This record gives sequence, structure tokens and C-alpha cells, in this order.
Amino acid sequence: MTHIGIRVINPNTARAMTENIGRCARAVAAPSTVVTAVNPAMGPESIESHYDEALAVPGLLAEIAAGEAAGADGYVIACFGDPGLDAARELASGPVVGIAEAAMHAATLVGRSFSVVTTLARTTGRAWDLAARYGFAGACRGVRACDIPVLELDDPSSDARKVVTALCAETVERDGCDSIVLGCAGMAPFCADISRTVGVPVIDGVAVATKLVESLVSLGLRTSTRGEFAPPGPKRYTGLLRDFTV
Ligand code: 5HY
Repeated sequence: MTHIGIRVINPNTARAMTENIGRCARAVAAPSTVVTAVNPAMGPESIESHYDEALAVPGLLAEIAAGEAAGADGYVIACFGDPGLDAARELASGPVVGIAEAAMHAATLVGRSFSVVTTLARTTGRAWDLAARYGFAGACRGVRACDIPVLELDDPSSDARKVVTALCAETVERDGCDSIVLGCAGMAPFCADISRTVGVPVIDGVAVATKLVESLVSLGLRTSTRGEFAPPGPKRYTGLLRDFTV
């Protein structure tokens, strides 16, 4: 049985978070799938602003390039902003799926509407942008912030899990949505608990994206290189980015 190698990339530099993300991806991957969970050595420790997101992309692309050198079959971008998704698709020979994109697709397969529960209020605009970009603006009933910083989510001394669970339950009542989409990779470990509490499907994009990449690879499907996702043309990059020359 041929194995499928999936590189799950946490675009921030928080190693503990990468370990959690890797555990959640492996928990759903098929026995013949090898999940390699990585994060860049450079970039923001968490992604909570447009500035963070912009500066996370070079590190993400360096991990895609490393995956290409290592023969990865596919990639998951494990950050709810789906940072660098289009650029990653130009670089990767296998399929690349972002966790926001994956979760929103799954949500519309299990109901008519969904709401997103995310971290800081300042990231809600990005979630609405992605819902519109992926064609789900009509299905998205709300984007709610728990105002817990990303790195506090896996701090065992914080009551993040309780706060996020309560907000998910409140959101279901308030928005009347058919499902909840978790708006941060750091919430992936909470998914099973929250599902038991809120009584509607709770969708973790890390798990869904892992299964989607696995399915696409097993179907022999990869990004079309005919148009905008063709590999980037040869070009010189200078200064800090000189190593990105293609
Ligand atoms: C994430 N930030 O999934 C996003 C969540 C957010 O570092 N990993 C991060 O708040 O946008």
C-alpha cells in the first residue's frame, strides 16, 4: 500500500501549537498517511493581525519548498486566515488546502448555515473576507470572537476551553446556525468536547483539511498549472528574500 505524505504547516513559530495541530491531524489521517507537522523557523509567534499574516507568508513558502524537496504529496495550511494559499499553490506540486476553506466547505455539506467562532475581534473581518471569497457569504450567519489570544488557547492554566465552548453554545442560539466553524488551529483540540456540548456539528479545519488533502492525493487530483497557479517564473529576489529566488 503506497503511503501518502502530508505536510501540515503551522505558519506561526509556536512549536507547542504545531505539536497539538500534528496530533489532531494524525488522529483523523488514514493508517497509510504520514503526517509531518512543521512550523517555520522565522516569522510571528502567532497570527492575529494583517501584519502578522503578511510576515508569516515567507516562512510558510519556505516550508512548502522544503516539502517539495522532501517529496511531500500534499499540504495543509493550518492557520484560519489561510495565509499564502495562492502562492503556496503556485509552488507545490501536490494539492494545498487551507483550514478555513476546508471547514467552510464541510459546514455547507452538513447544513445550510454556519457561524465562525474565532480568537480576537480584529480577525473577524478576515473570516468574513474568506467566507465571501469561497462563495459562502450567504451561508455564514456570524463571526464571533472570544477575545482570547492565540497562544493562550493551549495554556492549561487558562479557561480558554470553557470560554470557547460557552461562546459556541451562545452563538448557536443567537445565530440559529446549523453548525459551528472553529476559527483557529489552536482550537482543534477542543473540537470533540465542544461537539458534545452544543448539539450541532462543530468543524475543525485541521481535521477536515487533512482528510481533503488525503482524498485529493488518492484521487490523483492536484492544483491546475494551466493558468494562475502555474509555477512562478524565474526571478531574482534580493535582500532578506534572496533565498526565494526561483
Ligand atoms: C490561527 N492565528 O489559526 C490563526 C487564528 C486567528 O496563529 N493560528 C494563528 O486568530 O486568526
